[in-house]
Amino acid sequence: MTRCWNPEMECLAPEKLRDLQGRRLTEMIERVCAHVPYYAQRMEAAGLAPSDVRGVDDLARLPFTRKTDLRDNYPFGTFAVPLEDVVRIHASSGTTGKQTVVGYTARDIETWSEVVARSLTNVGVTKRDVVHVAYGYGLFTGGLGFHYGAEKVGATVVPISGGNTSRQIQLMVDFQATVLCCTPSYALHLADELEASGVRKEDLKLRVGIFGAEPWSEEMRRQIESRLGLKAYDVYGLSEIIGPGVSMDCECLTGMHICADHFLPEIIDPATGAVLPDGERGELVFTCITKEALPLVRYRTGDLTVLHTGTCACGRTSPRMEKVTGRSDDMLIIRGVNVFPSQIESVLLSFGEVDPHYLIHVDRIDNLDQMEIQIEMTPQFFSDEESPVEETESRLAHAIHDTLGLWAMVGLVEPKTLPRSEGKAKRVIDRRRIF
Ligand code: DLL
Repeated sequence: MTRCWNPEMECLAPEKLRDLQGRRLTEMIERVCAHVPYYAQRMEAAGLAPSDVRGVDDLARLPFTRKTDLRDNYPFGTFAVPLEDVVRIHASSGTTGKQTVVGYTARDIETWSEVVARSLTNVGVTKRDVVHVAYGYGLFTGGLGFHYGAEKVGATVVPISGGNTSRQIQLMVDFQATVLCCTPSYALHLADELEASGVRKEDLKLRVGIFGAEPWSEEMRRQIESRLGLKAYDVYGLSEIIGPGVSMDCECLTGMHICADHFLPEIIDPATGAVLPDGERGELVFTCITKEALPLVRYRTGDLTVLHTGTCACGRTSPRMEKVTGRSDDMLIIRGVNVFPSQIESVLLSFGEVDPHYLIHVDRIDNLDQMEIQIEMTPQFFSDEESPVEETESRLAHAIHDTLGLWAMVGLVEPKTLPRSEGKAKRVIDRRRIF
């Protein structure tokens, strides 16, 4: 018998799952059309009445929702319940003013804890474990998402959040943590610090690592496992859908099991929007069929992957997704923060001392992401010997930090020295070797 948190849902026969999804979808469409003017208008524009949606087969007729739709309805315009029923707000990092804001009712928090509890159980975490949660706590969904899920399993939670690596190592040793939850790049950074500080991996009791929030490779999995002495598993999620726990590896490593009784997955061709069959790579799309506060219809994640169906050796029947291998847009994930080059551009261009020619370099040094931005000075600023170059670089770096919450090295360069492109400008050089 496989160890499931909720065997009834996780091992449901495919036809029964489809029935359940259909019923939940129909009810959800009724609800969003009644309570979210944005969806009522989109459905009307598509010539659809809520009653036209009778089951999963009708999904492909529904309009997509994009991140920009949430931003256009900032902050609460896509919520399907009054604010008094919302008990928690999170937001996805990386934008000023218009963050992507997500809300949860008490039942949504319950659903979220349930899916994270399933994720933890997938890889053998139980109430006997000590779970060290080094994902950030706050508006980011990583910390609190794992916190509630691990508490639901009954494990002992250490809510350390991110940063202060030497203290993290000390507490992992002192509290005998058995499970580590953080980004995969931070896991490698922890391994570097561990080796530098002389603490042996045998002094740690870690046996399971749950790593996600950014892309990572099988090679990174092997490195993390050997350097930290644990089994490393991938966990996927996004704030808009619920946070971590949308899908998660099991011990068989045949792909991440999607909690498809809550999040209905599709793979589409990012260029045409056409639905692709299982086994083909494309953009992942989710419809939240049980969420109360923010039930999104066909939300385009931007993440590229492949879906597989069929019963896994672990006994679960849920659809599985392969590791995410890229994005259909230009979003970067730097130290776990979602960054669009356009956000950096708008900060840079608010400074009169520079011209709109810039290049963003992203590297991974000592397993930590580093960002360096080169930008051309205007000819006037460059030719004036009195121009305060260093002070301007520092002001630019602070403005970027205010916007993204990330520090970048900013270097002003001479006019007309950055490469020009004849076609689409190449703004980003990402030298991290993740795949
Ligand atoms: O990163 C939620 C999360 C927290 C997932 C902790 C896992 C662990 P956002 O900040 O909204 O939410 O960023 C979502 O991160 O669309 C993907 O591009 C990327 N992402 C998340 N998990 C993975 C993963 C959280 N396992 C965006 N592999 C998503 C690759 C991932 N990319």
